[in-house]
Amino acid sequence: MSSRIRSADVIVTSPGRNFVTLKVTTDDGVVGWGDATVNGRELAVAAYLRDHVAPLLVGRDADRIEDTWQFLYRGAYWRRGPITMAAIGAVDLALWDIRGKVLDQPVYNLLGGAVRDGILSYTHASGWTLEELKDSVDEVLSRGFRAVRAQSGVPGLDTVYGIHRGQSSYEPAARGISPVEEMWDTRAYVRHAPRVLADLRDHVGEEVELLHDAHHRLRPIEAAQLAKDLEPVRLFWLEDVTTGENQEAMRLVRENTTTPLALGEVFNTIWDCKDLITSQSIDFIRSSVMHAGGISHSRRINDLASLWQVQVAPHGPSDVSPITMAASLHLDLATPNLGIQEHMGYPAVTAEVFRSTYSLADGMLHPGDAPGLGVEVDEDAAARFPYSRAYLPVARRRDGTMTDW
Ligand code: EZ4
Ligand code: CO
Repeated sequence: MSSRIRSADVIVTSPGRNFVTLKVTTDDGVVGWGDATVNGRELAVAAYLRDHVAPLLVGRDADRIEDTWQFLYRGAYWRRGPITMAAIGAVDLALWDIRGKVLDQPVYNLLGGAVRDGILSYTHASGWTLEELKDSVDEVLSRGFRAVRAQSGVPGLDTVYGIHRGQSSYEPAARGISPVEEMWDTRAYVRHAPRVLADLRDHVGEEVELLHDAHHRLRPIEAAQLAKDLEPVRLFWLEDVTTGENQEAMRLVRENTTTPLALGEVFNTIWDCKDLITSQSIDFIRSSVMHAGGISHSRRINDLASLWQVQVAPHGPSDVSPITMAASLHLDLATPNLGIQEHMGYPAVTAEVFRSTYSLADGMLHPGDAPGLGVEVDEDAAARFPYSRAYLPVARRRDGTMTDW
């Protein structure tokens, strides 16, 4: 029994923030949903799907998920890159969703079944001052989380990525026609962060897992210094301590510290991950399931990582839609070398469009047992939230130069 793809449509909607959604419908009327959101470049991937992918899907066999993946990846000639891979990822998610619905099974059961009862997750806490950060962490712990990412302000700066003064929740992308320009001072940050995190460790005790994200902002030796200074804090991980482009830099960091290292949220293929994994320069690989070409490709990354005892820790910010979050949970549940799943959370209004059935209780996630991925999209609701431009901030140093990370 096979079914053909009848149509593939792109929906751009903005319930709380911008999302790009792919709707694939079969001849039998089964609908599969994919997410193709690339933060700040949403319309590029929407056009890629609408103009160059959707016409190729019509008439294809919806059951042939791997073959369609290979067709879109190898057939494009221009392989890799965030736009291409998000588009392929969206198709892949939609086809797994259809497959689960046709077989009346949650997707994790098509991936070999659960290897754990639930998925350890962390969410974000932030505060400009140490006291505000402690309050934010306490609030996260009161919701049952046992792992929390902690970010604070930096003395002498007016803004810091990931923190909104006086608020514990935040959205990194700001609405507007161009990015907000922030000032950044690495020296001030690497002086301040170890003190803040050491005080926070004293506050929470030794059993809470603390994570910290440096957002790619340090040069190699600064990254090594920070990781070394943070050793007494016993972080669960230090994330994106330098960029993912010059991967040799991570060797220098690695050789100088025992702080566990995580990287890879902007990676989009196994090729981006390969050298860091096989050189054992990182402990956690962080690509999101959709940005790395969907379930079909991400599970290859997961298996490569397992050979080198690297754990999988998928990116789960607000800028991947609940469809990607659900797909990530299905794969997580069936992946032996899962470390932890990020769950940043969504603005309340996002749930008006994305009706998800996955659960989060006491910091543990579960994809649920609905057939497919378990997320349905309300298209009437989506139409009520038109796209508007929003961008991540950019940063300059004190003398006005663009940062070189
Ligand atoms: O900056 O998703 O670990 N999570 C993060 C996020 C990313 C945004 C970028 O689109 O670092 O907040
Ligand atoms: Co990050």
